[in-house]
Amino acid sequence: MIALLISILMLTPAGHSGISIKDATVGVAAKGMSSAGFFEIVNDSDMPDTLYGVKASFADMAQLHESFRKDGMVGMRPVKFVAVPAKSTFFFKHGGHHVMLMNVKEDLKAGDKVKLELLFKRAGTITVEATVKH
Ligand SMILES: [Cu+2]
Repeated sequence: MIALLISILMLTPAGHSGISIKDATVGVAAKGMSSAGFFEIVNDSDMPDTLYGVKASFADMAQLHESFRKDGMVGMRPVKFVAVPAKSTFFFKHGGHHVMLMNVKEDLKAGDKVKLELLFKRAGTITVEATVKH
């Protein structure tokens, strides 16, 4: 009975929020350069959630960014949050939303693994292991 209770308690945090992160990647970059992170946010729950921040210990600064086009120009800018509706998937992808990683502290080489912490209003902090890719 006690063992069952403990296993339920241990299982709760992962399955409860309904938020999972898939295919997390970070671009190759030399020390001191910037990089970008991409992933899919899958919300399997009946409630919306909001991604409002990101942390990356391997970079001086990490921000949520979006890309935009205006008058034939392509740019990017920080966003304060990203809403993820119930039962939906939100894509961070090239040419769209991304995690901007300024001034990486070490060389990021293809195949390396780095950790991103994603801060959600409901789900809390979700740490994902991202694979460095070209
Ligand atoms: Cu950016």
